[in-house]
Amino acid sequence: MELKEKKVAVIGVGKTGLATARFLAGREARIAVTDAKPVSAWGEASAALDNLHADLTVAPYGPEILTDTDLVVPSPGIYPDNPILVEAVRRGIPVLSELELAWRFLKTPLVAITGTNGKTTVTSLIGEILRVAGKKIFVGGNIGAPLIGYVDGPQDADWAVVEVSSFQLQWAQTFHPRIAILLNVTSDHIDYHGSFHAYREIKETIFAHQDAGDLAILNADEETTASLCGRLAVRTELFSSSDAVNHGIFLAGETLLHLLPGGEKEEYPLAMIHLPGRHNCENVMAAILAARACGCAPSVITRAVDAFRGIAHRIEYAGEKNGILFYDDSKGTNVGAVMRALESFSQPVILLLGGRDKEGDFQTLAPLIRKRVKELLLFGEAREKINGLVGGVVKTTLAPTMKEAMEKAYRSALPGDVVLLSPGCASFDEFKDYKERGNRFQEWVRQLQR
Ligand code: UMA
Repeated sequence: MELKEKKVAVIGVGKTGLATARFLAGREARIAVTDAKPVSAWGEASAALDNLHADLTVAPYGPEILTDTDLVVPSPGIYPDNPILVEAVRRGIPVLSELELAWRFLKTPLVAITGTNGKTTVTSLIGEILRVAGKKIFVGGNIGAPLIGYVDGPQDADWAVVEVSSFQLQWAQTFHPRIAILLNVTSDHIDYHGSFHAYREIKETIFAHQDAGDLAILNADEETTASLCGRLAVRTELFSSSDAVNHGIFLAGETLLHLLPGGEKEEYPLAMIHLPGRHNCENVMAAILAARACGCAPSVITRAVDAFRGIAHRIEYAGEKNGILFYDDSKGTNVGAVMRALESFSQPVILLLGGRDKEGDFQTLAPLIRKRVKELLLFGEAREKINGLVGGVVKTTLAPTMKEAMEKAYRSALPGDVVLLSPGCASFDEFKDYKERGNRFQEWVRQLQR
């Protein structure tokens, strides 16, 4: 793909837009950048763009940017119905996600992980296993560092391990990972994709260009993902925490049993997993399949899993006060994640739910709330809406902010209870992002401890 002197419109000047502009500058493209925020609010992005010393202009935020344009690269957070993108499609101007653009220049074999929940854990764990195996790796994508940044460098890793979101797959026409994982698909980002059906279809495109030499890893316990097995033109391996599978790995008592294509068996002790919940057992199984396909030995995998303590803000232990345990699952921004978090505890849970709604189907939580939750604390913008859907299933209390919700939770908790922040919503009504929300929660827990 030749980019020299092509005019490329970069929409959004966050992490993705900046990394894309940097890459394009190195290829001597003519760059036009724009953002919904006024330039005065671009902060460090303005200086970073100036420092590129590229043929770069700042364009108005609207279809005017498309004049003369050869290619549009939207940031993941730009909705597909954004007027600039709608107009680009109407005019037949190619629109590529940063992931697709990076893929077209990538020289390193790629492991790509998607799914509604668990993808950050699985991406980190695969990275960890490969690192322990002595391989040079790039770990990035939706987890933090855009793939285009790696492609812009010497590309000297043995493997690129990339977390892929549905937003990044939205404009990815030829994306082709050597190993692709679909962990699960439950309701999320309906506001962006328009329907659950559209969201699921986009997730499944991760396999669309794989061929005979590749590997697809699928969740046998989820009907929609497992049903892909017979439909893909690629070797598939399954993971299951409930039943035996013919090709892949499953939970058998205190062991994870991997049946290899040749009929051989490999066993991993369940005790090597230190992350809570059945879903984490599934995450580990998916990572094992990928790591084996990357050539890591079972002994190395066991060692790396044993040393892995999970990722921040994902059912992370946040502290204890008067026998009450606090867990930070700020990264649980959809209903499926809340379910997984609730299923991880046998103690009575006081659940903090709320933030900015993404049209989550909270009513599906009702049976689990009845079973596991002692009290619901609803906060933030979405509190009234969630209250209308599941309020009253158990004792329910509303609070305008997360801090107030947390204080109320602490006041009504008894020794042995778990106070769980698993908000099932985006954080942007009160916080910069889920990390800030989780950090604040942990800070308040520490203040209680004094
Ligand atoms: N912007 C517009 N118009 C819009 C929306 C945003 O101009 O309609 C501008 C904003 O003003 C801002 C910029 O675009 O200046 C931000 O772009 P972005 O929201 O795409 O964010 P990036 O900083 O590029 O970060 C993105 C991912 N963000 C999203 O998908 C929303 C990050 O995932 C990812 O880590 C990063 O690329 C590197 O790949 C975050 C995320 O929330 C963690 N992901 C979602 C999730 O996990 O659920 C998918």
